[in-house]
Amino acid sequence: MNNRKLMDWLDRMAKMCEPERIVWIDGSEEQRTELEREAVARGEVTRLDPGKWPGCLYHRTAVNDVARTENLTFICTRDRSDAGPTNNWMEPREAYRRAGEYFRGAMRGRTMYVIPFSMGPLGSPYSKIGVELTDSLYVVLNMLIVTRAGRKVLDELGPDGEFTRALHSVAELDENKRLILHFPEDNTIWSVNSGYGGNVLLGKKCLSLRIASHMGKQEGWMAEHMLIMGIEDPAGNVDYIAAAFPSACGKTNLAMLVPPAPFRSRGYKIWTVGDDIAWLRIGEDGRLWAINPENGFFGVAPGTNSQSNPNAMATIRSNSIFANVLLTDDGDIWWENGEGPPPPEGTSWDGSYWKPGMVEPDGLPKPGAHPNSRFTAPMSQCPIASPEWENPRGVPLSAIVFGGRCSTKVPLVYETFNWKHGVYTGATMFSELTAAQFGKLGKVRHDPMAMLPFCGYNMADYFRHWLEMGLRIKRPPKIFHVNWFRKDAGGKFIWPGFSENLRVLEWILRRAKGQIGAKETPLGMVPLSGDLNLEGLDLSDSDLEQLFAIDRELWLEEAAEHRHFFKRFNARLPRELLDECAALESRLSPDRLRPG
Ligand code: GTP
Ligand code: SPV
Ligand code: MN
Repeated sequence: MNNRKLMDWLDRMAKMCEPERIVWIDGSEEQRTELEREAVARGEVTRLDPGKWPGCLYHRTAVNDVARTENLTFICTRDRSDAGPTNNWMEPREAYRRAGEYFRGAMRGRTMYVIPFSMGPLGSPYSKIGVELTDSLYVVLNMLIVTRAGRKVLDELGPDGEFTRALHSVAELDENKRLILHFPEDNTIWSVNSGYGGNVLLGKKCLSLRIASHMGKQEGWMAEHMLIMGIEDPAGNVDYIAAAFPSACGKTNLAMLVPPAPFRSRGYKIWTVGDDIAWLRIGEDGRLWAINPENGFFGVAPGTNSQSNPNAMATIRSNSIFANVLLTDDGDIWWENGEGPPPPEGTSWDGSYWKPGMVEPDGLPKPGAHPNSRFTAPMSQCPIASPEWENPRGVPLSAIVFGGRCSTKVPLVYETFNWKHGVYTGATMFSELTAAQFGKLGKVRHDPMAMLPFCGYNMADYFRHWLEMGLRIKRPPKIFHVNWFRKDAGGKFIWPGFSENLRVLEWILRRAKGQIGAKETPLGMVPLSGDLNLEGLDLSDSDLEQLFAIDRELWLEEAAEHRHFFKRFNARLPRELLDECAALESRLSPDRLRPG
């Protein structure tokens, strides 16, 4: 290895962590097999029944370490205001000092693995290289799936190449010493005392969103928490969309959608490009192009079954890693709303004995799998992986879709009036909390562009960046908002969701291509009667009415809430967003005199 910066850094980190030995991950199948064997021997992972789950592994993280810990995640910029009011901030020297104490000697008696990885296809001008140092084999085995890792990345890096320095140690897994630190100004990530997915697979949220969003701001592109999918119509044209939904709000499911019967029979097809992260750049043709920087999926297990997501089930059948699901003695796994009935007994996500019907002290059913239990699976195993998914140029976007979980007031779909209004709509997104974050389930929070936990700099500057990108994109995608989660008075989802969401995407694409009209509402443009294809759906007129109802009083309160949220950014907030807020208020109360 002849990259000086890499060797110097590795040397310093090894002096600090004091590993017993250092092993370079070369990306070969022989080494992977050997490391897998070692991980099994040490009990770090369990091999699943090779008949049922060929090549699959099982892993359990610590009970206090089963989701990203946003409260322990920091953006460490010299100037506090550069992290902004929505991020935790720590002064960089203080952050290095504090975490340095936890890293000191943390790898004694352990191996430090050096993982060179590429986010994005190797050799694409849009890809970014990182090197993760970790003492966890679970991390190594996962990184080999979700990134392109190994010696070929070093060849690509060359003697002078730049890379993100990513250091991780499980250390003592002490949650009081857990820190997930980002130093965008140093292109560095330090993560200590965690072993859970998004906290430790440092190429994913840490590099590809937090660090990359900061790079994108400097370099004129965008890193977003978005799926990317192609929708092929019966004539064989493929249009691409990117969609930002908060964690556990349906990106994986939408990206792998199976067309509902009336669409399937007409020849509609879906192509998965990515399910979690999109890097967006302006192409020479003036359109916005998207690449998926990842090489695999890290998806939510519960709810995944061959009815809800057959493509995911096919993807995870082999060579996958399952974390925090239910394990049986004979090497099978299960999760709530998974495949078939639960096994008669097993070991639940927290390591305790489990059988169906057990209840928690609070009287609720005791789950076998943690609600945020996950699978890691290679993108190449997805039966509907787009032929374009590794295209170094990416795919051109016809539409951007925002969405969240709202049981009460957000319509099924609406189109924003223009880019600026689209940015406002993304900036004021909110969603009910899920198990993917620590926090009270169901609590509503603002989650601009689904990036609240992932924006690596001041979110006011991020909004500005979106607005400025809009001025530079000559043929911008249209921006839409969707909500699959509206509930009726009885608490039932009104919209059937999943496959049926294609009906909404079809309308979105017809609008994006200017093929049909739409009806104006205060929030945006909604389908004209008959334009949303509901053929074969059991949806009453009153259901449909409820799905699109806009309660002006509730929305005036919501607009006031937007102003309240925006106040946090003070003068740094782009004026345009306040103008959009005023415009929304006046559309909601046309009779009211406009202020000023
Ligand atoms: P992250 O990987 O955390 O970023 O999440 P994601 O956005 O990829 O979420 P995912 O697709 O895994 O969705 C998880 C949850 O959303 C599961 O509980 C699904 O059952 C539910 N879900 C997905 N699509 C729909 C839908 O159309 N309607 C309803 N009601 N639920 C859905
Ligand atoms: C999310 O929480 O949005 C995820 C899982 O995609 S993690 O990689 O853990 O962040
Ligand atoms: Mn995600």
